[in-house]
Amino acid sequence: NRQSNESRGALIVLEGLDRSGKTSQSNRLLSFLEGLGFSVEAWRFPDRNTCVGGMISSYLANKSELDDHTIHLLFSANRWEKRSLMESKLKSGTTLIVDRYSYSGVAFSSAKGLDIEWCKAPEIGLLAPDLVLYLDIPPEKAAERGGYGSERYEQLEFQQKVSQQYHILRDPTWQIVDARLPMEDVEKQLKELVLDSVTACRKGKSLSQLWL
Ligand code: NYM
Repeated sequence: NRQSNESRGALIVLEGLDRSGKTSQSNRLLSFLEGLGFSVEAWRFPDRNTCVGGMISSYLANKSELDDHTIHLLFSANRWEKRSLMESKLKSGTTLIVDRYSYSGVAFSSAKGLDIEWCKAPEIGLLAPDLVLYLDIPPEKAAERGGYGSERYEQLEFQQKVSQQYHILRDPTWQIVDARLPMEDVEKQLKELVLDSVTACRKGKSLSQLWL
């Protein structure tokens, strides 16, 4: 067992447009780290298994209507309700691979026209990721990938706006990976980045909070 009481797990976030390959890659990263003997879990936001998550899920399925501000705050609340569990997992040495996080929250809501600073505010105090992996794909290419589903937001024109918002949100600490490459090539790059981050956290890198 490679865990020790002192070493914490890494908070690793995958971001990108719909159909950029986040879910496939997070599954691959999970198997990779498990194979190396690390304690690791794959999470995703929205977490549709909570009460708040149920409201989000119904909104995304077009089964309910909510004001843009209201749904924004529900997405944020859905992260807040998992914050303490997230912190205890990380502190006990479990690495979390998280499919979407606060950046999705801000990119999707600000793409509707909400003020970006207003969108960021409810995220302040959530745990900051140790690593943000951005799967970069032009919206047109993503749209070609077997088409979108029928959920809200899964339309080319809206995804183009989301892509612009992600560009504004990006900071130099993000790792941008070309998601047009073959899956295996993307996977190889992600594995290296993830291993570096897990190693840095085990060596004592401290946990911080959004937004820095
Ligand atoms: N989404 C996701 C948001 O609008 N705000 C958020 O905070 C998060 C986490 O939900 N189109 C959007 C992005 C997706 C949709 O995500 C559902 P997924 O990964 O398809 O389950």
